[in-house]
Amino acid sequence: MGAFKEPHGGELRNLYLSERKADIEKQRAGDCASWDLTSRQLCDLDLLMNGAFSPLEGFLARDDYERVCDEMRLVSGVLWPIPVNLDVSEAFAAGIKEGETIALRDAEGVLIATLEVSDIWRPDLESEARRVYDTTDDTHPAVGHLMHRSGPVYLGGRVRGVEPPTYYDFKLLRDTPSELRGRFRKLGWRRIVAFQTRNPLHRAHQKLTFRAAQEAEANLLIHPVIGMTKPGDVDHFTRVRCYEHVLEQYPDQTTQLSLLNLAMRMGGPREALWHAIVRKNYGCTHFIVGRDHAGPGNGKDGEPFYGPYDAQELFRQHEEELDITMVPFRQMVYVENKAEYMPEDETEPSDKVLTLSGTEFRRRLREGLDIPDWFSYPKVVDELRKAHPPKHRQGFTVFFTGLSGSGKSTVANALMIKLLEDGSRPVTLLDGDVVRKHLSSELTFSKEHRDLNIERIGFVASEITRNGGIAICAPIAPYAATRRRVRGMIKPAGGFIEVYVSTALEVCEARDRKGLYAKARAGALKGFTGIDDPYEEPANAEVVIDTSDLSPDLAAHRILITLERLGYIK
Ligand code: PPS
Repeated sequence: MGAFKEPHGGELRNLYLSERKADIEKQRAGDCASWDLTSRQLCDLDLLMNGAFSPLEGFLARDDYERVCDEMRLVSGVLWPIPVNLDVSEAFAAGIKEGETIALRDAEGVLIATLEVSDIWRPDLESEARRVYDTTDDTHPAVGHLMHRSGPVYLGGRVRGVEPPTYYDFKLLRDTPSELRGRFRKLGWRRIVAFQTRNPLHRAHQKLTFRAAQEAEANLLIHPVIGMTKPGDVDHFTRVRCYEHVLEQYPDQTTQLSLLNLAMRMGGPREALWHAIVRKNYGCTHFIVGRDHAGPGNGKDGEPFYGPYDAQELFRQHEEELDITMVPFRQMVYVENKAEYMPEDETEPSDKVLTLSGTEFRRRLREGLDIPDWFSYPKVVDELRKAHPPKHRQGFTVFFTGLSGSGKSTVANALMIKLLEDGSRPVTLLDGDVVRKHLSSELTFSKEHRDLNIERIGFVASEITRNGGIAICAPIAPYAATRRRVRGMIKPAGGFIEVYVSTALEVCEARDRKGLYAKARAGALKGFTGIDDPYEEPANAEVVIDTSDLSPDLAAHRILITLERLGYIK
């Protein structure tokens, strides 16, 4: 158990101007250069302004930045492990000078703060990656950000807060440090254990957090990050609904839930210290540090970036200075013969220990398989099933490609009718001609315009797919690279099934329903696919159909069988 701590943390910074001064600042900002904040920068600014990043009073100046990278300290000597910088483009930096004030605006152009620029410099981003994250492997999310997304110029200086960023979701659960400290004071809580998370909570987490609170004789704060987490994580809307269900499992008056608008870096040990400093600012006295805290997973070499207990080790070295007590996380496992959760190191050799890995849990969700009751709460599983429906309830796109006259539209129509008859989801047909009329009427058949046309189709189809519908697309889509891009757009949203209608050119030309082949041969129509513009045959289509020897009915049937085999229809 940690030593008794001054409750509710040290002195907080509050970078917000008074209402009157904010009005004057708004007038002044009208003449300043304006920077549109990225969503990550908006998270950083939010936590700077509300004091969660105390003692910082703005984006790091150059000498602070260098010392943070090298020694995890500000020039003042205060421990600060993660650089918080404002990165901008060369073009923007070229228009401003040190000493100038700039306006910081959100995506809608609302003035959030001003920055008195004290330093402008071009950091060595690779060196930052090495010094802070101990790697230059860009599969590490923070390193990927530095290498591929960060602006090349950093601006440092004091921030003057004009208006908190607007968020429309979960307003009552978003707290500033002073609000949360006030709540703790009101509740008479003097010892508070914070639990950081970016994942949904299951039974093991509930047991572990409650046990940590009991052992520290403290109350519990579930403090999930909803700013930015690891790419591929469960979306925060789903997670927060899950947290609210899990909250019902704690005894009354013991536990609070609050959401933290932090942009995580997945920086492992350094990030654990950063998380603790933020929690101390929120008034917590204890902080749970688990196995592989804020771990970014494995690098290109297949090895984890940090050791599983590096974060605990680094925390221990700085615990006194951090002035918040670490509660090391012990792995909780379910013991079937005792029908209870207990720390792994307290089990006996004769115990039957049950575990379900994260990978296996996600597989079961994906396949719609049973999730045992000992693992999670039914309401949590329901929320996750809603967000990750099994394949037969996910949206998908059937993307036909083939020459003009190959039979794409006819088979696409037959398929649409059969899917409507099945009735499992709404169906939209984006036929080549229809798209050309309603979405792409101004486009020609140049390579550039064809690509644009296909990308528009891809965008609409990805939205339909994301929302659980079926999109059937039937353009010529002659270029392989463009089709690959469309696949890449749609895959993260649901299924993508490419159907190559391989009917030979001679057959298409012999049909010549629209008389276009004749015109093209006569030279009256330039750049016609298959005649004087290329058609690149797909190499990896899920279905290949030749309508010269297959009726539309049978062709559609073959596609249905593939959809069934892939699990998209039952
Ligand atoms: S693309 O390449 O995917 O953007 O083409 P798409 O939007 O599917 O449009 C193809 C239809 O437009 C008619 N058409 C042409 N096709 C190919 N090349 C040229 N130069 C051309 N000019 C007009 C043609 O009727 C296509 O219809 P389908 O239904 O494929 O026969």
